[in-house]
Amino acid sequence: PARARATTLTRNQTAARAAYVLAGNDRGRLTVAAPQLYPHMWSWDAAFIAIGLARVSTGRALTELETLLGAQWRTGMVPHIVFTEGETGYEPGPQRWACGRVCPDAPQSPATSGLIQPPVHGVAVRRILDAARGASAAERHDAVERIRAMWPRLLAWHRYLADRRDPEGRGLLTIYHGWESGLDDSPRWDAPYADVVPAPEFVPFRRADLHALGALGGAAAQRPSDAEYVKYQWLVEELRRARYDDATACRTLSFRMADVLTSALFVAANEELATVADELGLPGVDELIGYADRFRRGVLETADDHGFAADVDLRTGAVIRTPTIAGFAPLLSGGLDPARQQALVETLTSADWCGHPGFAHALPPSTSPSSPAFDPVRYWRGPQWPPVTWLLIWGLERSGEQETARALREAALDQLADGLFAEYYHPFTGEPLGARPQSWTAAVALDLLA
Ligand code: 9WN
Repeated sequence: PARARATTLTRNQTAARAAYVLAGNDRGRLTVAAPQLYPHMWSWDAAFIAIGLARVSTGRALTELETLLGAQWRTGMVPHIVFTEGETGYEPGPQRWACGRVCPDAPQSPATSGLIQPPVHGVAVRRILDAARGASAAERHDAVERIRAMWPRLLAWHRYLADRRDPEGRGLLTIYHGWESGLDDSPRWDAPYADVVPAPEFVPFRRADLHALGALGGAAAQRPSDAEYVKYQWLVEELRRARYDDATACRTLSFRMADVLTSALFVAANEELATVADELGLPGVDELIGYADRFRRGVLETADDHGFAADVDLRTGAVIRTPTIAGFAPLLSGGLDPARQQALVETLTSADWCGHPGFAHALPPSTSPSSPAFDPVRYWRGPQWPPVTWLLIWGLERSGEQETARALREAALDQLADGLFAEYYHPFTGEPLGARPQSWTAAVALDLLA
């Protein structure tokens, strides 16, 4: 496809348009992930949205997290979707999940999904508290009080993850569905999905995503395939049959992976929350640091000689070392020895990743272009995703890799200057792909520009 760079906005124009997009997707107490394709609240999207909103209003940013945590399950689980009442344009919708009906731990209202997503919320809380420092005394006071009020829920979320999603204490979080990783159709899940086989009587329901994206053209090539979608639906069915009970799920599900990227993000979120607890005199500092240490060890144990990390199939014991963006997890967890950290940063900037000479912007692709599974337009199989770019910039800065972080930040700002805030981008042509405008893309633009 031809290069589709219609406009190049100035940085001020980009920031103004990003704020406008977030305002347009604001439904009062939540921001929809994308108006047509995702007319509900998504868990890790909400965290990124809060990070962006913190640059505009710490109060509104906190509202986003309060809405999400308001849908928390009795177990402490924070659901991956909080459904907007009356919106029927997304499948699987609340009837299909039936969480409130089959599981006593799920809230009756609002309706939610029965999965998790990467726990980046602690990072958002830290950023909101930092942003409040520069705000008026009244805004800062309000922010501190509201963080105190949500603290028990944040701790319960982390406890749920540490206890129920790592029952054996290996320092890696278990996921029950590719959707839980946030990187749904990443080639890292291809091998485990081979074992996800719907029962013969299972009747797949109609996909709503292709219809929602239809007007933009090329939707079928940019979304997961039908074959993958049937498996996604079947896993929801398996979970519903397990009544969303973690102990049952661990015994019965046909997909159970130790997700190294989610685990690394958990390390970072624990560290960030520990600093918040320390600063505000809140309980749980040692507990949070304990989780960070345990999961950092878990992440680093999977890393090879170049620091590249791997997932583990908990059903078979197989180590999955597919060249996807998740391999860079140690840049988010921290803790690599200097030699391996340098090797990992060199890999990231090499021609196999950001430094591919054909790329429109030197940014991390979701899958390495040198992998046979690479597809430049299909979802998590190749395109560049702005929130993942944001995470790597942030992780590089925390790891002391300022120069690489700066280069990525500049490239990200160039990409976002099209003002379209697409869900993801074609690495070679720079074309916008997927939904647009996508809230988390606008949110990370706002933060990077601040
Ligand atoms: C399923 C909302 C979400 C993101 C995920 C992204 C996509 C949903 C879908 O959209 O997933 O959860 O329907 O494809 O993969 O990371 O949170 O933006």
